[in-house]
Amino acid sequence: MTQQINTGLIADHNAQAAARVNLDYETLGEQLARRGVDIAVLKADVAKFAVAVPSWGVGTGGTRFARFPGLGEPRHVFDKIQDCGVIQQLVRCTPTVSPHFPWDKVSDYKELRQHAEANGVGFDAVNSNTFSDQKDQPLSYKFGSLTHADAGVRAQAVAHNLECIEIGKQLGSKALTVWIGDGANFPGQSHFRRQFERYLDSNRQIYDALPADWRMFLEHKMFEPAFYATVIQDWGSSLLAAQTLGPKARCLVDLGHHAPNTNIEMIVARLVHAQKLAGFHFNDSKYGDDDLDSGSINPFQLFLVFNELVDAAQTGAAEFDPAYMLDQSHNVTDPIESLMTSAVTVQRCYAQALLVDRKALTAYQDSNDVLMAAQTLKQAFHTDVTPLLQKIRMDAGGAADPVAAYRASGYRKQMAAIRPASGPSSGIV
Ligand code: RM4
Ligand code: MN
Ligand code: MN
Repeated sequence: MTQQINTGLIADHNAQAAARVNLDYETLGEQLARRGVDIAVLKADVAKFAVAVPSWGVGTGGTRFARFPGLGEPRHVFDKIQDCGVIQQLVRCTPTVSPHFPWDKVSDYKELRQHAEANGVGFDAVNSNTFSDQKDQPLSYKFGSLTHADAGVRAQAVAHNLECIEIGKQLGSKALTVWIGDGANFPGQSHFRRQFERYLDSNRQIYDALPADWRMFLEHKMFEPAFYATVIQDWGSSLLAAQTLGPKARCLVDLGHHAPNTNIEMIVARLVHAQKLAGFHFNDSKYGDDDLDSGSINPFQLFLVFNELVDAAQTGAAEFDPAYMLDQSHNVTDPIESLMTSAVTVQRCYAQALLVDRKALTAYQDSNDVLMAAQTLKQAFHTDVTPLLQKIRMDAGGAADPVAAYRASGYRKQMAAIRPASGPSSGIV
């Protein structure tokens, strides 16, 4: 296996941190023991947690006004996979990459799969793209794709999704994520009901082509690129579509795709109830689809989402097997640093949610002790599990402090020497 970061460097870095981490871990263990929690049991559970990295997240993003490229940006999917390998090497909780097509299209998928294996990562859900036109594409998605008024455009969009399934099979994926930009910018532009019927009709064709052990993740988004109405604008439309299509179709929750202040954790609870929760695109936002680093704005919300997830797992909710993925855009940070930090933040929220005293919480809820119910959640949220996460990483060969080890390695500088600068451009992801 190719280890991009020198393993000796990681070992030295960890050796320097070991005494401090061990002491902090012991102290945390004592604290948790007083609360009836066995830190070793917690550690084994958290060590199993994994979140996928988006292939499109390792390049520098931008806004619709400008994009300011970073140094040593990946030139193609092979470079992207290499960067994802670096992330996994240092954090050890990102063993898979979610690819996006046609952005990540290659001529030889066997080679791509081998390259990923060599870099210590596998593949998660494949994403289709019918929200932008590609070079040499016969028909345009300017006025929609899967829901376009023209049957020919719809057929082209369906065919692209079928191709994504075929590629996914070769990469070892088990799910197709469908997010479309279809919608309207003006009242009257499109017929709401007919458009939704066309969505179902197109997706039926994609659904029917899914292998038996595959899932279809339907991703909703309130706005953008359509600013008046989006076809799958919220979890209501998404659930309706998933229920109409069948058991393999589920609803994917991208945290940034809601209006500010939306109670996302409650949406999660409803989707768990309906046995339709596909999984997540984690990120954070202040206004709308800002695609900021997970937990950078509202870590409590992320914790509350995990509170629902842990509760669902512990109560044995049916059909509960969510896929965890990051979906972020890094405009002003090194994408590798942001993705490492974000993965650890998501892992942290999972660990904190495991610390909720659920017996006490249920008792407080049932006796209407509102203050103590709220405090029970806060006690878990306020617990600093940093030494636990450090220990898990170090045991697995990752770094005590992934960003510090990454910076010390000089990886970005090395890449800047190999990968040519892309120059300023407009356009986002
Ligand atoms: C969308 C959505 C999709 C992602 C694209 C790049 O807003 O979040 O999941 O594939 O962005
Ligand atoms: Mn997304
Ligand atoms: Mn998005």
